[in-house]
Amino acid sequence: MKEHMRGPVVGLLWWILAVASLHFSFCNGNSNVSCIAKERQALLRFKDDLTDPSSWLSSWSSNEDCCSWDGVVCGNFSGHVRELHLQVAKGVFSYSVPKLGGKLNPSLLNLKHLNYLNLSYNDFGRIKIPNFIGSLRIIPQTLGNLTSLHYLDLQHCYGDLSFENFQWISGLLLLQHINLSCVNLGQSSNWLQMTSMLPSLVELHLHSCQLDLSFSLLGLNFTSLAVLDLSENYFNPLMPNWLFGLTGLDSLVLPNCDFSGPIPNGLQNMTSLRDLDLSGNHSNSTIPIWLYNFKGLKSLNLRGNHLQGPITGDIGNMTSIIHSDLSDNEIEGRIPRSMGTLCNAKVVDLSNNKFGDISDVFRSLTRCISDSLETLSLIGCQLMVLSMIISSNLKICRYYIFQLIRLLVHFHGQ
Ligand SMILES: *[C@@H]1O[C@H](CO)[C@@H](O)[C@H](O)[C@H]1NC(C)=O
Ligand SMILES: *[C@@H]1O[C@H](CO)[C@@H](O)[C@H](O)[C@H]1NC(C)=O
Ligand SMILES: *[C@@H]1O[C@H](CO)[C@@H](O)[C@H](O)[C@H]1NC(C)=O
Ligand SMILES: *[C@@H]1O[C@H](CO)[C@@H](O)[C@H](O)[C@H]1NC(C)=O
Ligand SMILES: *[C@@H]1O[C@H](CO)[C@@H](O)[C@H](O)[C@H]1NC(C)=O
Ligand SMILES: *[C@@H]1O[C@H](CO)[C@@H](O)[C@H](O)[C@H]1NC(C)=O
Ligand SMILES: *[C@@H]1O[C@H](CO)[C@@H](O)[C@H](O)[C@H]1NC(C)=O
Ligand SMILES: *[C@@H]1O[C@H](CO)[C@@H](O)[C@H](O)[C@H]1NC(C)=O
Ligand SMILES: *[C@@H]1O[C@H](CO)[C@@H](O)[C@H](O)[C@H]1NC(C)=O
Ligand SMILES: CC(=O)N[C@H]1CO[C@H](CO)[C@@H](O)[C@@H]1O
Repeated sequence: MKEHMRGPVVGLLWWILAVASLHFSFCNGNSNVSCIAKERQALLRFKDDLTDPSSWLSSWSSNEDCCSWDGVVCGNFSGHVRELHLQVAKGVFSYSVPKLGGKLNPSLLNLKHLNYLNLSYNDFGRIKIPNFIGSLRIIPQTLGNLTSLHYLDLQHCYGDLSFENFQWISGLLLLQHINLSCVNLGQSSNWLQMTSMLPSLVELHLHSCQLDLSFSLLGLNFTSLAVLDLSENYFNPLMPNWLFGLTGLDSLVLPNCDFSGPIPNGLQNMTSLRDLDLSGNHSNSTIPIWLYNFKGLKSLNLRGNHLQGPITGDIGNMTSIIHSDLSDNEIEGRIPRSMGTLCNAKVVDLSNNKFGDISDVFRSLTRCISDSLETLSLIGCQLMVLSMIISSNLKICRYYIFQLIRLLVHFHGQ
């Protein structure tokens, strides 16, 4: 099912759960060291500039140990404020739930030991960044001086937040994890140069940031990047060369990026990938042979392209694969017997392709793959024997169904 079709139902469910769980959405301080007076003052000034219609910050009062306030986590021994968990409880998407809003007071800069700040799903975003704190020049400095920040999460999927200049981020040398998903970066020309210079950056999540990714750039300096999520942005229509140099990645997540043409050979040096998601695009080549040689790949998602041609026997080389989704393509030919050597595979989805006769699949169901496989989906394939879905909640039946299939195949072969 497409993400957007699920939205309203899931959204409602989250909302109901969230209303019940609002009071538990903050993580309590764990310390009984009393907090640093200067930091308490800074938090109070920070609070003064926020709007808090639901009184989530009612525990933030002048006569208490700030380490015990909702959402504040201090160092166990030092008493310094280390984390601020000010996100709305996961999934409270509805505008009808009053959230934090207002301005981010620069007093935050007095929290010298802050290394985690989560403001997700709050309501700062109806106002554009310039008003968010005063002016575009100030916001970068405000965030940019938080030099011990490890974790920056401003994901903002239900509002309208934008950054134009990324210069400020270059001072955050300890940042390991950035999530600016759904923040509008469409006007930001230097996001890639700036993030690529962060020496500790491990994860970069820029889902749906209205980025046009089709520019050319060489010599990126990412040193420790492992996870790159650029889902739902635009390649126009080819994958850009700067991606191909990122050969140290573990995880490359590019679904719904609107690229077309073949899966580019430029990706073939990314042999350390464990997770590759190119689903929901217009790729119309055969599956390139080098991909079968990605021995560490655990999850491969090529769903919803126009991939053609046969799957070759080399697929048996992807021995680490756990989750493989090749559904909704135009793959033809026979299903190779070597699939039977994918002994870690839990999910194999081949549905809605153009295989001639997939009774071949039964020859591949060796004991080894049958033992690990939880879901095998062949829906919509032209199957002479039967169409089936064997799902994990049918585990008890699974053995019998595999036996039945073996018998059928045996019978068929006589
Ligand atoms: C700190 O809190 C713990 C448990 O919350 C308690 O056992 C300990 O006695 C407290 N220490 C002080 C100095 O209050
Ligand atoms: C602080 O104490 C808590 C509970 O005792 C513990 O779970 C946590 O790991 C400690 N944090 C550090 C940084 O030592
Ligand atoms: C920030 O909070 C949101 C909402 O609860 C959560 O989904 C997200 O994982 C948090 N981010 C980090 C980095 O912990
Ligand atoms: C933020 O950093 C800039 C440049 O490093 C410095 O000039 C400025 O004084 C800092 N601001 C605060 C409030 O510390
Ligand atoms: C980043 O933000 C996206 C979009 O809101 C969210 O789905 C995802 O879970 C976040 N990822 C992490 C690792 O926090
Ligand atoms: C990578 O670093 C070098 C040296 O610091 C710099 O000259 C170059 O411009 C950087 N590359 C990019 C794409 O920013
Ligand atoms: C793939 O699509 C491109 C244009 O989108 C077209 O030029 C090319 O011929 C197609 N290739 C195949 C094998 O269909
Ligand atoms: C892949 O690696 C080979 C050998 O190091 C190199 O010659 C080739 O240019 C690389 N390809 C890409 C697209 O980076
Ligand atoms: C798959 O493994 C076989 C046997 O080791 C080897 O001959 C073949 O070249 C490999 N295929 C690919 C695409 O690397
Ligand atoms: C075949 C297919 O699913 N194509 C998708 C490629 O990505 C664009 C943009 O997200 C989608 O609109 C297409 O449906």
